Formats: sequence, structure tokens, C-alpha cells
Amino acid sequence: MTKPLSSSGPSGHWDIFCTVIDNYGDIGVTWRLAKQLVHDFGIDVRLWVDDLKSFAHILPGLDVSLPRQEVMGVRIYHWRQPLPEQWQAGDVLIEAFACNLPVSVLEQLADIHKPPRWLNLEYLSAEDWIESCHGLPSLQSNGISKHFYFPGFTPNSGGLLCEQGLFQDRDQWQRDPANRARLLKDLNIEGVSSEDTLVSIFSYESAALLGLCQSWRQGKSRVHALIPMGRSLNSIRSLFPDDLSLVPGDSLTLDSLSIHILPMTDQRAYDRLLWSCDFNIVRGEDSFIRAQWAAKPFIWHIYGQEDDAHLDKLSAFTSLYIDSLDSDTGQVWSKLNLAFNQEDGETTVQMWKKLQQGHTLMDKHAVKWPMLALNYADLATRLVQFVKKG
Ligand code: TRH
Repeated sequence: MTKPLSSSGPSGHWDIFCTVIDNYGDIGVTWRLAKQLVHDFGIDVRLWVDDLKSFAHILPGLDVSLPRQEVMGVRIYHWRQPLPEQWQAGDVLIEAFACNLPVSVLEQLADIHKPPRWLNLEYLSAEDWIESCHGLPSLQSNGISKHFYFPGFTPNSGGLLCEQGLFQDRDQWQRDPANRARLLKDLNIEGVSSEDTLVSIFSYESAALLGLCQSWRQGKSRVHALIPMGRSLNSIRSLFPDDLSLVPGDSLTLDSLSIHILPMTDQRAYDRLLWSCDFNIVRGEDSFIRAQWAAKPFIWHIYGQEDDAHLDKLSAFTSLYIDSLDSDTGQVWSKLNLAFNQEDGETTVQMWKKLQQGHTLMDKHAVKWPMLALNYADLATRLVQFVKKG
């Protein structure tokens, strides 16, 4: 899968620059976009990333020692100073999440007769204001205009990342229960019956998660919590015996709750986990979208911002999501999300129980939602059109 690269390819390519601020979302989004541009549009993509070790968590085949390599058709460069190879202008230059492009690239840009289309890929938000900023140009000090590209849920925004054929792959997977059974077997998870509830958990730390686990433990039916290694475990450490080291493959049963610790996998395998669970707890930006594409109910643990700005973002999304849902169910689901984000364990548990009572409506809505959210065209399709329009 991984091929070392020795020289640069033809021009006409797209560059994507990404700095990993923390966790996996910055690289998760750019890696997904790069793969789709290659596979669905046949574009030659060069992805420049400053932190290959973080990248390797979601791409286990990556060789972190290589300055350049090719994986799944994407040329991956380790972005260090000096760059592993001199940057050459292509058709499009994307800086992800306002990362600072290398000075050498900025200087080169100023000297190019026909510079590439320069875009800043922004963070996703369901807030109204993004529509008025999407696509706006901004003249930079090197004399070149950069355009702001805002992903979003509406026709006038930049859209949402979604590969062609994804929903068909998901439907095919979900139609055949043998797929879920095989996934569980591969993860060494045994004893799951059809009445049990499977919940995947990929959140940040939250006291509400401990509350939920304690409630599941005391519940009447069995809940299996499937937890990829990471920050969620910090919140429920107290449930485990001190001498348990918490490594992938560890399982623990506490009354009605079974906890299974999973390795992190590549993005495709993570999708399959989301498709196989009854409910998913996700976070950040990319897993948040993947949970929606899984057509299953979910809790979004949003990335925290100063002055609680993230709560406005959460509320903009929850309002949109429940707009076409039965109003009582929608209110319960919104309160569940808010309580989880505010670390309010008691309300989280109350709302979880209420939601279970009306879960058929919630389940149906989760199936209907992806087509509503996509609004006919995914982000990469809209991005290619945006670039063509010039
Ligand atoms: O990891 P995140 O919290 O990332 C981010 C960053 O913190 C970023 O700075 C912040 O701005 C942004 O959130 C909002 O959450 P996210 O976005 O869900 O990214 C996780 C990625 O990891 C996503 O691409 C899915 C992937 N993943 C796998 O590929 N395999 C796995 O096993 C798991 C659990 C996740």
C-alpha cells in the first residue's frame, strides 16, 4: 500500500497543507479529502503533513520515517523545514484550517505568473453566518487572493465530505448481519446477543460518560461499550481495577455493562464500526460526520472552544438536525447532547432513558438524515466546481 517517492510528478496537481493541532481531526479531514480527490476525480494530490506520528494512528500502514511516500494514490510529504522537496505550483493550493504555509511557498507564490487557486479550508459549522463568508476572497500580503471555503449543511455552503458510493457500501454492510458478526469476531468480542445494545465511544473526557456507564451497568438489558483507545477511557478509569493496563483487546464485564477496548484503526474500518453499532458517541469534526453517514443515532461531543463558543455551534447543529424530527424526540435528543457536553451526568442519563423509549422515531430519522444533510452535492464535488468557476 505504501510506496516511497523519489521525485516529483507532473504539474497540474493539487496541494493540501495540514498542521496537526491536536488529536486526529485536522489530518482526518485532509486525508479523507485527499483520498476522495484522487479516487473520485482522478486529481493528482500532494498532502503535506507536519506530524506523521499522529497520522499513523488513523493510517497504520504509514511509514513515519519516510519524507515522502505514496499511499492510496495520494503523495504524502512530511512537512518539515526545509521541505523534503521544493514545492512546485499546481492548479490548487489548499491550506487546511488556516495553517501557516511555509515562507518559501508564500514567496514562490508571489513570483508565479498564474498562481494556483489558493483556498483556506475552514472548520465545519451549521451556523448561519458561514454562508455569507463562504467563497469570499481576501487579498494577502504577497499580492495574491486567498478564498475562504466553508463546509456546511446548506446548498450555499461548501458541503460535507462524503465519498461517492458510500451510502451504498453502508447499506450493503448493514443489510447482512454476518458483517457485524464478523467485525465483532475480528475484535475478539464474544457473547453479543441480538437484544444487546452496542455503543461505540470516541469522545473527549466527560463526567457524563461515567454517569452513562454507571447507568448502563445497573440497567436491565446488556450494553456493550466499544471504545477505541484514547481520551474516553480517562473518564471511566475508575470503573477498572487498578492493575488493568487498558490495552486494546481488554474486556471487562460489570453487571449489565461490558466494556471492550479497541485499537484505533484506519478510517474505513472505523466507518464499519459506526455502521455496526446501535448508537455512536463521536466528537470533533470528522467522526461527527461519519456518525451521521452511519445512519444511526449519536451523541456529538463537540471540540471545546473559549467562552463556550462551541455551545452555539452545537445548538446550531442540533436545531437543524431535529427540524424534521418529531418535536418531543427532538427535544430529548438535543438535551442529551447538551447535557453530555456540559458534563451533566444526571440529565444525560435521564435523556438517554427517555430516548430509548422513543428510539424507533430516532432510528428512522437517523436513516433519513444523510440525504437531507448532503443537499445533493458533497464537499469535494462542490470544491471542484468552485475551482472550475475560477
Ligand atoms: O480527533 P478529533 O478530536 O480531532 C479534532 C482536532 O482536535 C482538531 O484540532 C479540532 O479542531 C477538530 O477535532 C474539531 O476528532 P475528529 O474530527 O472526529 O477526528 C478523528 C479522526 O480519527 C476521524 O478522521 C476518524 C478517525 N478515526 C480513525 O480513522 N480510526 C479510529 O479508530 C478512530 C477512533 C478514529
